[in-house]
Amino acid sequence: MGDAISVEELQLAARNHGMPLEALRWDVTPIGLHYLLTHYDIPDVSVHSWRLEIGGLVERSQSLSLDEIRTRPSVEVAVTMECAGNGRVHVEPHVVSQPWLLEAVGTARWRGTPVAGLLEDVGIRGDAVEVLFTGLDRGVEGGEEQAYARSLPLSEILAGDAILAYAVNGVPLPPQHGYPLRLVVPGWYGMTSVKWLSSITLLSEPFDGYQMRHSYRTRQHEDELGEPITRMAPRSLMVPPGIPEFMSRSRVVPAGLCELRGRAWAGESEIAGVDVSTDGGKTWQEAELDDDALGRWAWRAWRFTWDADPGDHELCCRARDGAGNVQPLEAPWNVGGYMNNAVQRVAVTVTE
Ligand SMILES: Nc1nc2c(c(=O)[nH]1)N[C@H]1C(S)=C(S)[C@@H](COP(=O)(O)O)O[C@H]1N2
Ligand SMILES: [Mo]
Repeated sequence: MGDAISVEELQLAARNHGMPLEALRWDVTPIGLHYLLTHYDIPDVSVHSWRLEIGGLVERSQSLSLDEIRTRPSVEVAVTMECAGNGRVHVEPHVVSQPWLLEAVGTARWRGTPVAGLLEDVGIRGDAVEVLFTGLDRGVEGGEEQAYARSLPLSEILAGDAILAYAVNGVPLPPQHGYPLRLVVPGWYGMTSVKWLSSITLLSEPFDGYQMRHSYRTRQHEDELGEPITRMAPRSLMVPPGIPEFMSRSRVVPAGLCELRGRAWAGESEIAGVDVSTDGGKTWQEAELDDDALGRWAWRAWRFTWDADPGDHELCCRARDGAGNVQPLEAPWNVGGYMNNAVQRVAVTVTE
């Protein structure tokens, strides 16, 4: 792990909490345990005056109330969402930003109306290629005052399963998760799913706002453009077995059979398998995958029975997806500390 974190990083960490890894035991994360990432402040929204403005290259601009959006066709989809900065604390050299360990993930049942259908209803002009989603929250980042805003190619929206969500796990969105309406883009890293949505604008070229042009790109040097971050690389996490030691959070497990359980997800292609190592990544054995009861866009549960011998052990798990991507043993480095999907390592002491 990197150097000590600063007070500035602690300020971010105290606002933006992760999902305790024992919460991997739930198929759907209880909403208060879902991770949280907010760049600026949670905005103060009155649902009476709130409107979603749909404009730009559309046939009929719209200004919709929440009730109007709620009367549209709706779907509920279980989505595993992960921050692109998950794993950042484990990259070397240290990157200063929200100091995630491995817990910037959660799975929720989001209910809302498909974005593609809404855009088709308002009429997409022939010269539209990009869809910009703008939030109500404002801040200064990289010296630029801005509203949080991200875009996606129109083709992604039309072919994909993105929704405008007004409910999560059966209740209206809580303030911190984007009340009254947010975008949810299954399979993509969390930065794509704009909260507190205020407008959708169709554009004739890709949007180059701060969160597209500067943030959320993998760069080896501050002054290069780098590659945009899109879909989630495969990752598997296990429920830490046994009980924790208070300060180190290393685990204490009694000798004998120990069932390891975890979850794995990937945004580009489905999970193909999960392997477990009980010797720090030297040797691997295949875990058993549960069925995909939650659907394509949510994590897959897995299990593995470990015959634990007394002594110190390092447990690891790694996911593979159908496109041949496998989690690396070493953390990849880039300027933002993004997309570090190196295998999880859990120190365990097995007692007699
Ligand atoms: N408007 C707005 N949307 C946002 C953000 C934000 O700061 N403002 N953070 C993004 C990032 S980086 C992530 S990882 C996810 C987190 O969603 P959650 O807080 O509901 O878990 O929201 C995304 N959408
Ligand atoms: Mo994020």
